[in-house]
Amino acid sequence: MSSAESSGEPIAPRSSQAERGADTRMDWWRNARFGMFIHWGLYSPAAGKWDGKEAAGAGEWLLTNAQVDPIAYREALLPQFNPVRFDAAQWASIAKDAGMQYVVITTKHHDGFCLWPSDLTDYDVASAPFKRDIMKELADAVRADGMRMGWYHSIMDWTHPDYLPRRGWDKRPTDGASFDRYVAYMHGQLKELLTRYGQIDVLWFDGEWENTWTHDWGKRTDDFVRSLQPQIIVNNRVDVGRAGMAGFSASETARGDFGTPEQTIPTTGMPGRDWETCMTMNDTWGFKDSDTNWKSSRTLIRMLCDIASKGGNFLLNVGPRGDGTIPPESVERLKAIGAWMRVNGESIYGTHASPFARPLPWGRVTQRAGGAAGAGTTTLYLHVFEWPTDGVLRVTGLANDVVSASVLGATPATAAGAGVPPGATTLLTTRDSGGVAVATPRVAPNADCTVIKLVIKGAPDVAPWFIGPDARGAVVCTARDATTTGSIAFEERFQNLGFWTDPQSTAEWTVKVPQPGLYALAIEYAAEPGAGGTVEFVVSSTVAGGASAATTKTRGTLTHTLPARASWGDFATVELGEIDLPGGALVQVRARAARMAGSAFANVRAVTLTPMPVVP
Ligand code: H79
Repeated sequence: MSSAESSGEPIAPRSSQAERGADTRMDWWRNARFGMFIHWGLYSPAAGKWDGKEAAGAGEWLLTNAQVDPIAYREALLPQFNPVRFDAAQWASIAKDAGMQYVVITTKHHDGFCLWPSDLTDYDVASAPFKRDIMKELADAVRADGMRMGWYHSIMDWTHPDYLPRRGWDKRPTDGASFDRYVAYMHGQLKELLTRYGQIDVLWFDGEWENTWTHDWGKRTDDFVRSLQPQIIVNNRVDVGRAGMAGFSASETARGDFGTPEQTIPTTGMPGRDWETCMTMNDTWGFKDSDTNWKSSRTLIRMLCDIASKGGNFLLNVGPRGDGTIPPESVERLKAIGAWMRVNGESIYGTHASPFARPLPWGRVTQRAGGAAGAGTTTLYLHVFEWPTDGVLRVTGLANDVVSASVLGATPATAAGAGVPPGATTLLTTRDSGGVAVATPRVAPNADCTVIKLVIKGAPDVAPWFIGPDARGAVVCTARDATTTGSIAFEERFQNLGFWTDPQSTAEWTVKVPQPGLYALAIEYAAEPGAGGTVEFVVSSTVAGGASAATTKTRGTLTHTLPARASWGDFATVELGEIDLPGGALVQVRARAARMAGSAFANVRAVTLTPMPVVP
């Protein structure tokens, strides 16, 4: 194992400036996997209250949540910004000890307050009692600890007189306001942020969804940022067309290096796409003392494993208090994650998404090719959430020969159990037609998540994942089981596929039935008035192509008009026609919106293939 792969170590040295699109530019970010998000500003001392009254919603949204006049907000809160206990080195060491490899802080959030001394506004830290250049102190401390520095920057600005549209309660006249001038101001501020603080590694835009921001502004801003810092990594919120909180861009031509799921984790891996889930530990980004709905350390550790197993990064938020300290509840959780990472970081840093298309019943998997385990091997890291009670962990569908198996960080005591020789740290494995079975200790060495390191010969040879018939012979393809492209994503709300806003995006299911036959294809969907359209299904199967590789054969297409329904939650099932399924072969059922009546197509909950009665 190289030092960069070992737990808790800083990542590889900064790469030289690479061309946009060149993979090396993204290397450090893909390896890092885990970063700290910091939301800090005037709302922090307010702690969720305006005029002594608690405001509902996230702390950093105080101005909007309490419908405060922007001038009154500024006059009340700017004099209060004096975080005398702020210690950049301490923040950096909290992030570092948690195993985080980069830090992204709000240079300016939606309220418009600037945490660095800006020449272009008085609404900044230099005009507050505190005066210090927080951005410089933090960037220096973060780099001193071997981490990377990123800026969050809000496009939406509730206070700047040229930003449009105005909040409904904001009585300042819009006459004379110029959005072009606002963008010039924002670019001037970005220039300060990207020329005064050395190499900035990430620019994390937000607040891009109001109608004044356009694809053209996105392109120009992206080009401008890259002209100042060619190696920088920019999120997809620089451009328009983000598909809700699921966070992927609807268009292939949208700018941005990575998708930004917010408070949500995709249901599957996303081959070929870079993404980062940002998440709070409680329910607010900016500090709010009434919010005590903390996720447990166990939940956060498992989220990190889940995200890594799907090939994403985890940007975990802290909301420091008005005095400059990170809440103890957050520090405690970061310490627990750090303790886990010191033992298990090897299974997270620099690993790739699971070779299994879907999570295994007991947990998650990441992988690393070659490395210290030797050329021609692959290391699978089995993240076990549900420890086996029968002493056997089944890795179903894995056909490779096993080189070795061990518990990460194991001592002879933790490895003891059925099938484990006394004093050994290796685990016994067996392989049969069903896959690999690992003999496990009776008690989970780590109740939050134990990692079993399984070294196999060659690249992973995993049985393809498919949906088989249920007891009635019907093949039920749920939204959760879909493999999606483009903007389409699973939504918890109605357990549906949503954000179906782009005709290029697809949802696909792989199915297999034992016997050939005719199946009726039905779709369960909802669409609000004005939406709906024409769905096109292409059914194809993979057939062995003689001596050459397998080829795909189209088995038929079905198109059908789906009329709008009463709402996005008003589901109905419609039968579209019949398809002929081969027996014993993998069949791909792919849906696309051939025509969209409105700006979005439909919420799709399931596609069902029901066997037709055999006519005698
Ligand atoms: O900074 C934190 C939050 O204050 C900020 N983003 C994180 C990182 C945030 N701003 N707004 N929200 C979170 C929720 C806003 C959701 C909506 Fe929309 C805006 C719903 C409709 C417009 C985003 C854009 C989701 C759909 C379209």
